[in-house]
Amino acid sequence: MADAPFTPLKFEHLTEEELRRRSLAFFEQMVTRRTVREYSSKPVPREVIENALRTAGAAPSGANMQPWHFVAVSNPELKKRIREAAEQEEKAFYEHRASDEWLEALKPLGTDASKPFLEDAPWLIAVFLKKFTFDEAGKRHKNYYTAESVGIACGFLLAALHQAGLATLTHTPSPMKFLGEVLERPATERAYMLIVTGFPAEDATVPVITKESLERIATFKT
Ligand code: IYR
Repeated sequence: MADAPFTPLKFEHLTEEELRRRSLAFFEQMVTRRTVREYSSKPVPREVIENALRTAGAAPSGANMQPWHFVAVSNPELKKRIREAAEQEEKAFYEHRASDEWLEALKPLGTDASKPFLEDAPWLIAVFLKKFTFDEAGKRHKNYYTAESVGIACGFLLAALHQAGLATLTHTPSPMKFLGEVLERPATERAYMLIVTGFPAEDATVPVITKESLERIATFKT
């Protein structure tokens, strides 16, 4: 017997036609998402970011430990410090850390060590992974499947920001240790990803890339 209380599931049963319509409508909206690297400084209301973060916090996680913490940064001084630190890491990455094979794979994206979006975009959301959680009594609990859980939460967050009408970019400067230092996070947390969001610059462009067809990414055994 489970010792946690249970409650009846609230579940809306839709018609097959509704399932088809909604699954297609969601796909059609999500497939328009592009990673944007040029941002306008037009502000985005904090409430929009808060709602997107609530969506991220609704993600499933190992043993419901919710092993994430989000730091939403609009403070220009902090954004500047994050940009400077990230560009320093990226310079090392592009100049000697990355393998030739990796640099070759990045060529179609046209990325380099310059990261003006870290200051131009109105919001940076730093995502931290919590190896441990502390309860009200200060007792330390181990978290499970942390990378999977935080990855799912980031997926929820990107989908929420996109459907709200914002552009996004997942930025993963490597190493990302400076984020915990600049944002004063505890040592039990590890910087996982930096999500940039806002409106695209007027003249923003994106690389011409395609997504694989369903036939290539999925196999059905029926
Ligand atoms: N972090 C670097 C390099 C980079 C790596 C991958 I994998 C990308 O998909 C894009 C960029 C940068 O942000 O430039």
